[in-house]
Amino acid sequence: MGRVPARPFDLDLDPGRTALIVIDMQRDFLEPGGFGESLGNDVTHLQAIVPATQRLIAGFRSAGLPVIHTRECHQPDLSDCPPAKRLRGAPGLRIGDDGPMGRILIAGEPGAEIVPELFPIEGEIVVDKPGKGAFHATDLGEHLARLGISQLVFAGVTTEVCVQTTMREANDRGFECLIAEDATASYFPDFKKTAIDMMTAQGAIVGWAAPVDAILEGLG
Ligand code: TIU
Repeated sequence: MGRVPARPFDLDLDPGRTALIVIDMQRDFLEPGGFGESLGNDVTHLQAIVPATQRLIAGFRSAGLPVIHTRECHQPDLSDCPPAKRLRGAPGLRIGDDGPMGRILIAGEPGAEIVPELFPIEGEIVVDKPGKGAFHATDLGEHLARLGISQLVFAGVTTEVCVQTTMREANDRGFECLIAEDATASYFPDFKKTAIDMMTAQGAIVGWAAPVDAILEGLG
């Protein structure tokens, strides 16, 4: 058991029951020409967390702990993309449209891939998810049950959309959730801060927050 100095109070992590979930670090969110930019966002905020996320992944790998990656993407026939999601707003490109990295947010297209710096290694679980939350319409829960996991460390993008949604899903399923605050980002820095404040308020109502180095020291 390792103690992590966290907000709003220290969290004891049991390495034998802990996994890292890296949410949606895909080219479509981090690189120009993808889904994120088509929504009008500045993608540089997301690129900035790649080195810290690399460090966190490397720490879990060298400790022999599970690293699980997620990708927000849809089937080529869009059968798992509700029209209410595809037709929302007035983006430059909609899900399924042709873009510079292939069809936007479609499984198997270059844009839906995880950025090369954070690419999964042999044996790591990759969960493709049609929603913002990683438990909805996926087998993530079954993977975690099989691995005997009850504590989750979160990294990835975006803090207030897919990371927060997944942390809330996990919290309701009984997992203790810790977000790595320098390995998560939003297109809106204020939203990142507020999302983490909201989740850690009221005695860690959704979960805890700590920097990557504190998490790795706690696990070490
Ligand atoms: N992965 C994820 O957060 N998907 C989004 O669509 N996020 C936005 O902030 N748009």
